[in-house]
This record gives sequence, C-alpha cells and structure tokens, in this order.
Amino acid sequence: MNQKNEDGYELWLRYRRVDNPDRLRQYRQAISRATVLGASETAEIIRRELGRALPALLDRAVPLSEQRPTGNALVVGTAGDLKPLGVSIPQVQRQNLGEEGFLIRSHQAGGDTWIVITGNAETTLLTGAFHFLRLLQTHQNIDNLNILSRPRIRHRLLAHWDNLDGSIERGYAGQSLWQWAELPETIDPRYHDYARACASIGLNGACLNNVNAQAQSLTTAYLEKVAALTDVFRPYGMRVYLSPVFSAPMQLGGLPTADPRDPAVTKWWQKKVDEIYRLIPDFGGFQVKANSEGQPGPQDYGANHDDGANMLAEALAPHGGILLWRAFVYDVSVDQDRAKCANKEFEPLDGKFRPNVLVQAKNGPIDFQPREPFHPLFGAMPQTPLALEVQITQEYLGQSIHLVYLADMWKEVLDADTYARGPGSTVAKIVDGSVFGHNTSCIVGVANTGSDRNWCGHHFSQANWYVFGRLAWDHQLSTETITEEWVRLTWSNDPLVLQSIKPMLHGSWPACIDYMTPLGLHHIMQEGHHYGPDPAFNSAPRQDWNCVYYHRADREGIGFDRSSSGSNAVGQYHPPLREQFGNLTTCPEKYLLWFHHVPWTHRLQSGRTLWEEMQHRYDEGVAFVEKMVDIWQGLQATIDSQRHQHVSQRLAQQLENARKWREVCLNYFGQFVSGEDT
Ligand code: GCV
Repeated sequence: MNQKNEDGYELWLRYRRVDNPDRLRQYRQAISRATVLGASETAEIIRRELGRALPALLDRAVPLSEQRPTGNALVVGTAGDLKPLGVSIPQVQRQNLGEEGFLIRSHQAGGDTWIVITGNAETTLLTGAFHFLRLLQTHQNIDNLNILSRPRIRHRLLAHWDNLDGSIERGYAGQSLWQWAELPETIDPRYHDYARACASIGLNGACLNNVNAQAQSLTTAYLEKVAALTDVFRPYGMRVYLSPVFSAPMQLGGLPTADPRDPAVTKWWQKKVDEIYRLIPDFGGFQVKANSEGQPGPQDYGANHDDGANMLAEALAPHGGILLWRAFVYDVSVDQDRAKCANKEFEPLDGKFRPNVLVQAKNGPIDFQPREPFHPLFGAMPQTPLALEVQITQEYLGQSIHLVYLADMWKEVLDADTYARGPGSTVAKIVDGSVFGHNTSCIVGVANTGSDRNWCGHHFSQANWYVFGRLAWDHQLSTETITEEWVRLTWSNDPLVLQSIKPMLHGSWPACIDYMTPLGLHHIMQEGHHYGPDPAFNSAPRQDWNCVYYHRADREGIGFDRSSSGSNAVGQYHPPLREQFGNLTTCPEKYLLWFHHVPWTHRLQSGRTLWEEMQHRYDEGVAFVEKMVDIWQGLQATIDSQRHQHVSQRLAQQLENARKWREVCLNYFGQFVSGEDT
C-alpha cells in the first residue's frame, strides 16, 4: 500500500479518516453535528479545530453552529454557557475541575445523546476538545463517556534556549521559530501552529529566550515583539515567560551595579516589570540562570541566590508572576564533586525565598546525561516549591540524529522515591506540591523545536515533545499509554505499525545508555558539542569539564567514588537511599559507576566481571540499533516513503555512531584492563 507522503509538519494532529469501519459507524452516529458556545477567540479556535478535524476523521460533513443542536451532537461550552441548554454541571464537579480541568460527558437530551465538553474556562474547553479528538484519532469507544481530567502541575512550560539572532543553544532542528526581526508587525502563521500543538498536549507556557540571556530581550522594542507573540498564544491558554540577564540594570539602565540589595537596582527591576505587565498583562514570569557557567548573579556582589531571587520575585508578585530560579550551579570552590554543589548552595537557603519563587533543578545532579540518579535537591528543601527541569532536546543523547525516546527516563525520575517524608515521597509528588503542601508547582522542558519543517529534526523526536506535555499534565499516566497514543496519532492505527514502533520506542533509551554510558558512566561525550564519545579528553580549562574527571578509569577499576569513603555525594540522599547507593553490593547496577569506583574484576548480577559486563552492554546497545533498522525496514510498505526514508537515513547514522561509541569506549577503557581482570 502506498501511503501519501508526509513531511511531519502536522505532528500528532493529522486527522486521517478513521479506517476502522465499526468505529467510523459509531462516530458518525454519535456526531451528526457540533455546537461550540461562546464568542471568544478561544471558542473560535475550537470551532476551527473541530471544523478541520471532524469532517476529515468522519469523512463527511459535520455542520458546526453556535445554536442548540438537534440530533446526536458534540456540544462544547463552559458550565455557565451550557445551562440555558439544559445541561447542568453539579457544583461539586465544577469545583473538582478547578481552573484548568475539563469534563467530557455523555448527556441525554430528550431522545438525543450529546457528548458534552465542558470546564470552567474557555481554554480548558480547548484542552478537552483536543482530548476528545484524540479519542477519535486513536479509535476509542465513545459510548457513555465520563472523563474528568485536571493537571497535577500548575505551570507546564517549554523553555526555549533561543538566542535573539535566531540561533538555538542545543537546538538541532533549524533556527528559532521566533522571527524577531519581523515582529511585532508580521505574525508568522507558524506561531499559531506552535501554540496549537502545545495546547493539544496540555502545556500552558513558553519561556521564549535562552537562559544564557541577552539584556536586549528586555528592551521596550523587544517587549513589544513579545507582546505580539503573547497575543497569538493567549487564546490557546499559553502564557509567556522570559529569561532576564541579571546584569540588565547595568546594561540597559546604566547603573554602576546589579547588586540586588541596592535600592536603585530594585527600583529598576520594579519599573521594568511594571512595563512588562503594561504590555503583557498575563505575563507568566522570569526564568533565571545566575552565577552559573559565567552568567552574572547576586554572588558577584557578595549577596546570595535568595537575595537575587527575592528581589525579582517582589517585583513580579503584585502582578501574579512567578520566578523560576535555576539551581544549575557548580562552583568548584563549593565542592570538588560537581554533583554536590547545588545542594550545598541551596539547602541552607530553604525557607528564605518569597512565596512566588520556585527553585528549578534538573532531573539529575550533573547535566541531562543519558541516565542520572534523581537530583538530591528534590526532598532537601521542604519549605521551597521545586520546579523540575528536563531536556527534551537531546543534547547528550544523539541530538536529532538518534532515535531515543525519553518517556521512560522522565518516568523513572518522576517515580523515584526520595523518602523525604517517608516512603512514597516521589519526585513527582514533590514537584506537584503534594508532599510538602505547596500550592504552586512547575515543570519545565527544554524545547526541541525549531524551524525544520517537521519541527524537531527527527520525526521520532516529536514523541519527546508529546510525552513531555502529557506527563506534565498527568505524571501518573503510564508511558505505555502515552506511547500507544503517540504512535497511533503520528503514524497509524495499523496493528503492524503499533507492534513494531512501540518496542522501538521503549527499547531506544536503554539502548542509548548501553552504547554510550552503561552502568552509571556519564559525561564522556566530546567537548563543546557533546555529540560523539571522547573518554580520553583531559585538556579542558576546568577539571569537571574533562571526561576523565567523570569516569576515573585506572588500573584498579572505573567509576566516580561518591560513597562515604569518596566524595560522599550519597550523603545528600535520605535514608535508606544513602546506604543503598553508598554500598557497592546494594547500589543498583544502573548507577554503579556513578557512585563507585569499581574493580574491573567485580562480579555483577549477571555473573560477568565488570569489564565483561561493559563489553556486553556496548554490544547490546549496538544490537538494539541494528534491530531498530530491521524493524523499520519492515514498515516500508506501511509508512509513507517521505517519512520512512528520512527515518531510515537517521537510523543508519545512529547505527554507525553506536558502533563508533562502542569501538572508542572499549578501546580506551580496555587499555586499563589487564589480562587477569577479564
Ligand atoms: C543553556 C549545559 C549545556 C548548556 C546550557 C546549560 C544550562 O551546560 O551544555 O548549553 O546552557 O547546561 O542548563 O544552563
């Protein structure tokens, strides 16, 4: 069967005719027409979406109106708007929906059945409409619907590391989507498509510029451009955030200092923030990288993170804005083990931050490696809401060349038990505020979007954007559920496609770990671009930018001793984890070389010595990529040739790269291993 070529622009919103005859019949019967109540821009967007999706999915006309429908129909409206139509949503259910929840419910209207989508605000109706369309796209039963869904995390953001010149730090899918030179006059239609895609998976914010920020982004001229983008995003329920540079009062305001304790500096920020809110009344807030990797910050003036964060938070507070203060710091004078620095700097500040500050930590204590144990800051600052930052763009995981599905990585982190308040204090529950009773919460994903026609460079990288949104909305969803959705939406409902692609996705992350950094190895990528392997690298200006700093291979063994006899990074975890991680025999093998310097002859659970196990893992990783190439080949007749070829080419490159990783790493590490060790 020759499928029509696709370029991937439509993402998971392809709306192809339902090719399951029973379902098609059911859907046609249930939706003879659709009514969207309300006159807002959002209502208009919902009308457009349904007008585009329903006729395509049902392969026949579906009249749309703003009137009470006759016959079986889809009816979309807020609880208030539905009342005159005789649909009443009980008060308790309305309360349950909260600000952002939606309800999709079958309703008897005389002899007709309506499928009602409702919520307390119009943007929630849009989320609900997308959810309903997903049911149709994935061929679900729509009889007797009663779905109430609300997000567990309040702020669900994409962070764009986009520079004002259009380049993207760690971007692998072309240039920035934001056309700064043309804004605010020209509105690229793609802005709408971006916001629509985000809304369809429940995201509600975007930080537009790089955390390695430029002061220029806060000038009036740029704020006007930001305001124009915000006007596009608003009806989709997306708020806009910015990353300010801490030294802006000097660069833009001509002040001699950016010391947060200086009244002139405080005043400058207040005026700037007031200006922002005049232009963008629903501005979300700031995301700040300070005193990290050369960025200016309060410590330049002998002040600390709380002084800097609180000053900005106070300016934002009267307007309802939040302040995300990043904890990605690793000053070598704080500790010789980079993994320990953030906790050492931030734990003592717990309780000192203003209520609208969230301290933002990456999923692991180093830097978005293929696998890291969870960041020990989660669970170490009970009085401070902590935001979780994950990286959707695959800086260290093969960028947009390797097919690596990150769902299970993020789920591993979200489900990790910190034991901060006894068992069950998972990272997810710390982030959503439930463990320590915070009423604000945030998750941030560093975006992988760019100007490439397929948005993410690799067709399969779209899955990572998708799964980030879905988990941000509900971290309790299983990755299997989300994977199944994405495959059905993006590729096909064909059982062969499902059976083939699902195992590729779920096997791809473990395989990447195996062919890059098995058993807890980390940061042995090439300097700067972080793409290929370079375990021998030892000439960086800082020790902790060298690969040898992380793997510490020598004649005795390999790995970073972070046990109590080493750097004691394990001491930053709550019991029983510190004991479990700290003991070579109880440490999970997936973190072995993260926490221990292990003799080459050490026997693992498999019965193999460490060195044998390493060779085995590298082989397994490569073998899985070979398998993906074969599986994909088997789908040639089922997938359109444009997307099939694109993915085939990348898989071939991935295989070549995986073999290279194995060759370079085993050759390099092998020189430390003597004959007796093997
Ligand atoms: C935006 C890593 C990346 C940097 C990034 C930094 C951060 O070090 O390599 O490109 O800078 O993380 O998260 O601030």
